[in-house]
Amino acid sequence: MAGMKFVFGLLTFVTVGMIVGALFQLAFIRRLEESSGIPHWVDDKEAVVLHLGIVKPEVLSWSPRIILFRNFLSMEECDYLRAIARPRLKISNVVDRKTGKGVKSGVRTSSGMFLSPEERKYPIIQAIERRISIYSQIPEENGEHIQVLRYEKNQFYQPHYDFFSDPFNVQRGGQRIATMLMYLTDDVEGGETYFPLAGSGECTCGEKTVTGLCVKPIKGNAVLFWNTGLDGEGDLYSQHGGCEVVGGEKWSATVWMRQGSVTF
Ligand code: PD2
Ligand code: ZN
Repeated sequence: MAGMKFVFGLLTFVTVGMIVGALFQLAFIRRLEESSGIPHWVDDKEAVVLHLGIVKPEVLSWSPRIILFRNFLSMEECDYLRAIARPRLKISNVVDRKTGKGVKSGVRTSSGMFLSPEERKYPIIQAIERRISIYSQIPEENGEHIQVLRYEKNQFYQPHYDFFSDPFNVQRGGQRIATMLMYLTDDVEGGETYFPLAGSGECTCGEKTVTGLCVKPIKGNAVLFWNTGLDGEGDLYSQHGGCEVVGGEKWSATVWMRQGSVTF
């Protein structure tokens, strides 16, 4: 009888000990979570718009300045941009140096379209534009409309500069100082964004091995690069292109950002 009591007492002691230990562990994990700050953001609308805790910035190069943002857009945002763009795609233009007007050119073989002022008022577009402005530290009103681009097999955008070399386009809004390039599809071979003057590493551009830096078009990721240096002048190292698509379709979205407010 005494033996039974002893065993029962021991079992009760061990069980209560395990429960108390588990409660301590739970409290510890909760405190760890709270100290990381994430639970405080759950009901914070701005944190949701900015994808805080989801987006991961990584500096790829300081000269030229290139930052990769992993998980910048959600999968739904990528699909939404493609869906509204698809019916209105037209052959892409480049800026003519002499006239400042958009002209067709073999330099760029994609199709594209710009979102309309009306579409800029949609909450999903406003959230994307706000995120772009916060991560780039450039006011929303300095951003041109989002441009959605589609590259089919064998299409490309030859290396070029995004800053203007004509005197006409800078008159409204000033120079294009930075570009945010967002990738909207995954199922693509090739189609890397290529910076020939960013370092001396080797990378794959389309089917070629090249020198410089290549960024793979991964759905939801975005790359921010600066077309002007810290002195405000066009940065000759910022030259970049879209490599040939070898398989599948590449969709991307570009926002060119100006020195001043731009209203189209
Ligand atoms: O879509 C691209 O990969 C790309 C590459 C280079 C877009 C641009 N430039 C651009 O829109 O300026
Ligand atoms: Zn460009």
